[in-house]
Amino acid sequence: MPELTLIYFNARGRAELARWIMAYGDIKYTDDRIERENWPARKPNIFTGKVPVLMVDGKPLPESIAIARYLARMADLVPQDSYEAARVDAIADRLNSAMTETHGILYKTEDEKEKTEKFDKHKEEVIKPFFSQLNKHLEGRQWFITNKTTWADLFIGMSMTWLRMKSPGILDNYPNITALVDKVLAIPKIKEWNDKQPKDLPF
Ligand SMILES: N[C@@H](CCC(=O)N[C@@H](CS)C(=O)NCC(=O)O)C(=O)O
Repeated sequence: MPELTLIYFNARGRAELARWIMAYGDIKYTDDRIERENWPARKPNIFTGKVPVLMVDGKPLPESIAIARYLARMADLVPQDSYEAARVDAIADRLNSAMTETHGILYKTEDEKEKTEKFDKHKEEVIKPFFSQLNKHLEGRQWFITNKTTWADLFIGMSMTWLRMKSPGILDNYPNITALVDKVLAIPKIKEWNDKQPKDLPF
């Protein structure tokens, strides 16, 4: 097992999926959490100037999704079948792009009226079609890929937990997504990880 250090801010953000995967797989690592005031001094020494970065035996791995996929292999959260593994990649890409857009609207729009308008439009045009399809896909399935937990489930659980905090009721019409999220949150290792996080830790 390589020596791993996950570098990110003292927040959940784009590092939290990696942390959930490592909690699930009992993967040992150093959780290097940078306080905001120390970021200007650290940034020039970070590979891409962006975090998260996973240091693997001293070598940098950037990009949250690449990091998640790499760790998911170690945690046995990637399907053996290539098509199923690619389906997991596809949902991760779609979720990442929808959540990045959501994040941009909620955190980078200053004017409250404009934020509400943009978010309503985003819900109509991006969230609703996406969630309807995902909800339908999950019908009769135990997990995103039928009967085996994969990192797609953890990503869905983690993103939707954040989204539900920001927009309570957003999953009201999607019972299969809600059931999956609740199931992920009840996985003992994930529950244990979440229970020990400070209540005021930014998402
Ligand atoms: N595509 C990258 C985005 C990385 C990114 O934008 N990281 C932000 C934090 S979420 C960052 O490093 N911000 C500080 C900066 O740009 O100085 C990923 O998914 O890892």
